[in-house]
Amino acid sequence: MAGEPQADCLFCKIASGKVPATVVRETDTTVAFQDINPQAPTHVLVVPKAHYPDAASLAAAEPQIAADVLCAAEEVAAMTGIKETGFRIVFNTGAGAGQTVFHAHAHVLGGRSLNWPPG
Ligand code: DGP
Repeated sequence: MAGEPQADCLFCKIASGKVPATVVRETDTTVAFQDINPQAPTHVLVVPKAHYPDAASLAAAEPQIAADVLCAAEEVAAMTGIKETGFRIVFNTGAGAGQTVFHAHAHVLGGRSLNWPPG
């Protein structure tokens, strides 16, 4: 069924606590944890507990949970002090855009100057 946890999905396992991660925030519908390969002084991933392969499919099926992910990203930015200095929320969507884990997730990045356009 759509949104059900997938046994072979890394972020489903992190969201359920089966794989360890440094969790910084949890809500009924989302989990936020430190990225294992940080690209900025603050680099946190926010994932929905429901499994959707990317942000676009999440938004189409569960717009409220997609909004929850965005709200959680903003709260992570506030908690980590990057809200004042500027931060970026990134949803890599599809392999061609650099997505490597096919469970929807927001990257919350900040703590250094971020260039535009992104690489
Ligand atoms: P993306 O390329 O947008 O699919 O981002 C996937 C991110 O997931 C990437 O920045 C590295 C991170 N990541 C991959 N494996 C793990 C893991 O086992 N633990 C944690 N905390 N992060 C991971």
